[in-house]
Amino acid sequence: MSDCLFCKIVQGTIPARKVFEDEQVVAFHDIQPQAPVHLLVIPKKHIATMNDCEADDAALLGHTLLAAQQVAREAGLADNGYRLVNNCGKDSGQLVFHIHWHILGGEKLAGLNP
Ligand code: D5M
Repeated sequence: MSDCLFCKIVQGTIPARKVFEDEQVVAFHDIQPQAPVHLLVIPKKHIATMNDCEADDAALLGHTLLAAQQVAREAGLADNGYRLVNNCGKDSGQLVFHIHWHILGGEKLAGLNP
């Protein structure tokens, strides 16, 4: 999509600190880190949100999550763990409407439950 920020990162027209790339997926540092390690993993295909995924995307989504596992391992997060977050839609706070997973780690993260 021509006006999508993350499509532009995929195309290389906007710079990003990429840590992983293959034919289907790119991973890069988040520009506003919320943890000592904060990476984003995205499929190159433009899908706006989780709500827009279709059955045909199953293999791509699985591949993206396995890429996230590899990226997290290579970032040194495998032993202590990490959080993998997908925001979907306005109530979640999704800002960039190209599906992505945040990899957050490098410290003990606050629990999701009070
Ligand atoms: O999160 C979208 C995330 O994308 C947010 O943490 C900032 C990050 N972001 C925005 N622009 C850039 C660029 N240019 N490079 C790297 N990271 C970026 P969301 O889940 O949509 O709220």
